[in-house]
Amino acid sequence: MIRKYTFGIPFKTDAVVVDMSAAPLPLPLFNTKEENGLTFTYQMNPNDVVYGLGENIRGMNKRGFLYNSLCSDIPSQTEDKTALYGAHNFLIVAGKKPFGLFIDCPEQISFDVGYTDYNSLVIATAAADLDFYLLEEKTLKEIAHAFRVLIGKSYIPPKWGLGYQQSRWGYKNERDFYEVVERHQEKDIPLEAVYMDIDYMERFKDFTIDEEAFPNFDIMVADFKEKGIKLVPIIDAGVKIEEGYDIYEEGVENHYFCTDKSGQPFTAAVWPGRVHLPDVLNPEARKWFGNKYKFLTDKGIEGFWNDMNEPAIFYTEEGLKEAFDYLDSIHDANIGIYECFGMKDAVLNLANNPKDYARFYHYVNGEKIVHTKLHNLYGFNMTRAAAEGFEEIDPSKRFLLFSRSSYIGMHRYGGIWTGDNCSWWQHLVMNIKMMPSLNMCGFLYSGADLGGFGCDTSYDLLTRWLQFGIFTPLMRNHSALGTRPQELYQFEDSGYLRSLIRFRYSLIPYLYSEYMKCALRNELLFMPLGFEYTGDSIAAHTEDQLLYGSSLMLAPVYTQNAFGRYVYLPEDMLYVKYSGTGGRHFCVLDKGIHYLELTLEEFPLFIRRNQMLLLCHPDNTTETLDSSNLEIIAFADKSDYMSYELYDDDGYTKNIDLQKSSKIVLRKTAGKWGASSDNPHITFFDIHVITKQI
Ligand code: MIG
Repeated sequence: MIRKYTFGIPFKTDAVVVDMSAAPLPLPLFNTKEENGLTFTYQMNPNDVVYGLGENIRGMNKRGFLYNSLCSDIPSQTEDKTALYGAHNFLIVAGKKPFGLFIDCPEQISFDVGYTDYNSLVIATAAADLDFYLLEEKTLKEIAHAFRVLIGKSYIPPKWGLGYQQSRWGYKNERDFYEVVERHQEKDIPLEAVYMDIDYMERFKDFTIDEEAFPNFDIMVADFKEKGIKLVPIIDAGVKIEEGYDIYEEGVENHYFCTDKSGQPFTAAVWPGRVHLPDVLNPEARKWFGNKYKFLTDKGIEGFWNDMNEPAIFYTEEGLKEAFDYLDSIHDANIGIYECFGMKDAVLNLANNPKDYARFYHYVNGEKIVHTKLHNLYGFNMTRAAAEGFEEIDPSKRFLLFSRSSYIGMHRYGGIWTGDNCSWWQHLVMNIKMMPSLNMCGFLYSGADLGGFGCDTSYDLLTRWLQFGIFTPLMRNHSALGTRPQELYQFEDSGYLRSLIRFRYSLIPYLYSEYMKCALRNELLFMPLGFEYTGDSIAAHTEDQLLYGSSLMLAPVYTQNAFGRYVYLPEDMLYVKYSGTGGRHFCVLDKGIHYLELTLEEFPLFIRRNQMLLLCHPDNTTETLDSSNLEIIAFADKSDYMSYELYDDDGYTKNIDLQKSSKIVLRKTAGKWGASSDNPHITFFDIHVITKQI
């Protein structure tokens, strides 16, 4: 049962798609206090596990730390941070009587999940106007499902969005892009898309192309497309202030930019230098900005990533002035050590300064609203602008779209990548633990920068990261300017890495099928063990293993120089050990704890009882992949029959219907297993049904 409790007059965020009337206050379960916003306190039991908060740092169980819902440009995702790029105010408290909660409010919120007092969950909101949704269902799975029904169906990418994608900040001209494609081809590494970071633009101006660096842009797009490879350009939030630049001029003329106190377009500075910020909260401005993507779709572009939309601000005029005033004030003084630190802070605090977010305004339905009140909705609405634009550009087609900043509700319009991680083992761990929380908040199309964005990667880290990344819907290798190049061909030993990407392509029939079922039925693709194996206290506290779709469990290796890892099996499972360039070993493991020996070039996969995994022959792009000729690996546990619902479609139109699923059946007759399907187009090239030897 879902109940909504309304405090004050909340802003309509469009996070929720179900209209429901408010239940009478007081809010049950929580102690509510009103004082500079609202404070909600809940008494937890020592063993309660708290899931949720979507894109955030630390573990799957959020207990013991303080988190902030405040979309932030975080160039260094260290453990002391309290917020990342998204604001995902959804929690599940898994105690005796589990419940979920969602706070729909675009202003900053802090979640003290047993940080100040281990047994107190204290949620403090800056605003006094909000909707508090309380979700009470019997199981964690049902709570997660009910929430997803409440917020509406997740974004569905084109199927090519599941292919392997290569990105790097620093590709700056046609030569660079051709080189990336050619070198993948030379080594026969599958490749679906290459990303264009900010350098493709003319001086970082949105919806422009640097014609000197890209004299034949349209030809390049077409050339790559012929090879089944897409180019995916970045769009930044800030629009450069420059006379004669159409986007700037139209925006000023039509009052489409956020304004300062006096009503003039607000000026901030980001990559292009001085910019104005499109007021994407204003429906007219949003429509205008969204239609600008046509400049690139007309050139054959079919996917985008929206960046810097927290929005990130490097500095403002006011901020600069304050910093210089301070520096001037101590210029000739005989400064002490605190002034010296103050001097440093004055400069460091120029970027993403909270004061600047209070200096600009949005126009929404004739009302002028200060940005801080709507802050967490900016990235959401920039991405919504694009999605609504695509709807006009070509309503029948799926575009690839994901964003850095987000709020719940945006998951209906696009996916997210998890921003600027580093080439650290700890960030591989964070990637693993974050996936289920992202799914709970509707973000199914998501993934981290594989190999790590900042800092220099290493062959072993990239290898282990790819061994996990082959399962994330967004599978993109991305790295920052100046770091060690990490395209797979940069490594002498790229043959093994290639085999991982090829495995990903074999997995696409299963991944696509599971993705679509989860998106359309509001389920989790990545699920914590505790959601399935209720009452199993080890499962409830296992954070480094994930259920993956209906058939699989993942147990990635995430430590350097590991010789293997421990794994906990909540029930008997079929262990598939992938080794080297294609070797496989099957073995049924009993419920319990096991140590798996795994060299760097080995990774484990588990198939659940009476479930099957479907694989196809790999290929170099999704376009050429034959996803109807399949291999089956199944674990038959005391059963002579099992079935799998396989969904597939053309992968690019919106002609999506789960009724089109095929039923795959494995049946044992006269001691022999055979596979069949109600879809005559599906054939099987190999069947392995493994049973437990007793
Ligand atoms: O201030 O466009 O998260 O993926 O490569 C950095 C350059 C701006 C941040 C993004 C990153 C991207 C980078 N951008």
